[in-house]
Order: sequence, then structure tokens, then C-alpha cells
Amino acid sequence: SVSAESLNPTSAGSDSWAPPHHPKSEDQLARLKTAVSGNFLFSHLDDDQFKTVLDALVEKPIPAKGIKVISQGDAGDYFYIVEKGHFDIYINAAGSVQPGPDGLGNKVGTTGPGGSFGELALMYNAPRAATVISTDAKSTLWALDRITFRRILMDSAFQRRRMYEAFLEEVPLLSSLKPYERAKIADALDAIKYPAGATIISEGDPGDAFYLLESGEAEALKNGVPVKTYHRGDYFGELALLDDKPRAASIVTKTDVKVARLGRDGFKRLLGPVEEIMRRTEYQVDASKSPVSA
Ligand code: 1OR
Repeated sequence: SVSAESLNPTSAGSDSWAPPHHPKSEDQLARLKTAVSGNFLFSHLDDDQFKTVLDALVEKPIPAKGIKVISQGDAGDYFYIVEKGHFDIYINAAGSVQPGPDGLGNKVGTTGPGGSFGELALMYNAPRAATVISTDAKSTLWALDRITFRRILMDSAFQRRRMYEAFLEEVPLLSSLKPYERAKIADALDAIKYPAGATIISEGDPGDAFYLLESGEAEALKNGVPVKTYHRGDYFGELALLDDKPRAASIVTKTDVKVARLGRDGFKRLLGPVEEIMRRTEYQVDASKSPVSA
């Protein structure tokens, strides 16, 4: 309720700031909900926060390809969520003649539906780190103003990025990724704790998530027989997601365990660059030797 909100110092009601409210049609609301459903920065919001952010977002049609939504070096004003269309990201290294269209620099990435960009300048009060340009004839973005972003979305994103930064740097699988790519993974992770003797994955089940082991020890069992032990920095649960197969083994904890869980969507979207590494460590189906050990 309104009165309860104004008593809560962390909520939007504690000072003169009132979040913007941009009314939306049913159609807009439905499209917006779909666009944010795949965005990890939204998955940790409570109902009130979620509603505040939905109200504050503004639809921004991008009517052509080649439109610069963000220019590197500018001050940050909005954070953007992609509903439709694709956008290329360019980074111009200071002080050199730049390749790319209009000397924009090197293309460092692309983002599309469900993705987002423009958070860095708002989080760090820094100039825009990259230029972002539309590549489709028609795109649709949703823009969130800087203040609502900072008040509602930023805390959890910051905490998560900071919490996981050191750990993700230590994970051998992710060592080839850029820090920014690891930050995006941090946004998408959920921390889960298990006591000793718990089953994290059951052989034969369909796969819905990938796991990084943060602390403790777990083992993989095939038909009840231990085949592999996992420690900090190891990962499991990738096979069922890579090839849409049932879980090939059970994973059971040997001690208290903390894992970072990445859902199927995040796995597909964020771990593409290391897919080959995961496939290279493919397990021997032939059980004459003990399977891959760490
Ligand atoms: P911003 O507010 O600085 C530009 O505005 C946005 O481009 C930035 O937030 C990010 O949301 C997005 N490095 C920096 N910014 C990137 C990168 C990136 N990719 C997307 N953005 N990369 C590192 C390159 C060394 C690319 C990593 C794949």
C-alpha cells in the first residue's frame, strides 16, 4: 500500500522522487512483458519493483538500420531492452585510426530480442563504453531512464556482478571470456545451497540448467556408480543442454555445497563462446576407462 511504502526507506516513496509512469496499451504491455521475460536483470525483482520498472519503460521504435542509439563517449541517459531487431556494438580504441563503418572501431558484439545494453554508463557514472547501432530495417527498443534504473535495477545487478566477479574469474571454462562477458553471466546466475547427500541432478531427467560449483564437493553417478568428482570451479549439467538429451548422470553432494545455477536460456545465450570447450571435454561413452577426470 502507499502508506507502507512511504515508511520503507529503501522504497521509491522515501523522498521526493516519483518514478515515471508511462501508460501503455494492452498490446504494448504484452510485448513489453515478453521482452523483459528473457532479461536477467529483471528476474530478481519483487512484484512492486517489477511494476515500477514496467511503468517507467518507454517504447522507442527504431525505424531504420544504421541508427546510432548510443555513441561511445556520450553521457549515459537510458538503459535499453531489445524487443525486436538486432544491434551491433563497436568500440573505438582511443588515439588510433579506427576500422569499421565511419571509423567506429571494432565490432565487439551483437545483441537481439531479450537482450539489453547501455547499463555500464549508468552503473558506473562513466561515458558510454561503446557505440550501439541498429542493423535491421525496423527494431523496437524499450528505454528506462537513468534514475529508475539506478534506484530499482542497479543494486541487485551490482551486487551480483561484484559477488561473482572473483569466482567466475577462477573458473577455467570461462577464462577465455572478456570481463564484460563474465559480468553478463553473473547477472544470470542464481545461488543455491545444498546439504550433504542432496541430489542436484537426477539421471534420466530432462535438463533445464547448468551449474558451476562454488564450494564443497559433489560427485557424478551413473547407475549409482561414482564416475567423477567435482570441486570449486568445476561445472556440470552441460550435456543435456548442449544436445537436448536426458541427464546422463546424477549429481549428488558429498558435503555442504554452494552452486551457481544458470538456466537453459542463459546457458544458450551466454555460453556460446565456450561451447566448443565444453564439447571437447566430452565424456567417453565407452566405460572401459574411467570417464574424464578433472
Ligand atoms: P554503455 O552504457 O557503456 C554502450 O553504452 C553499451 O554497449 C554498454 O553500456 C554495454 O551495455 C554494451 N564492452 C563494453 N560495452 C559493451 C560491450 C563490451 N558489449 C556490449 N556493450 N564488450 C567488451 C569488448 C572488449 C563486448 C563483450 C562481448
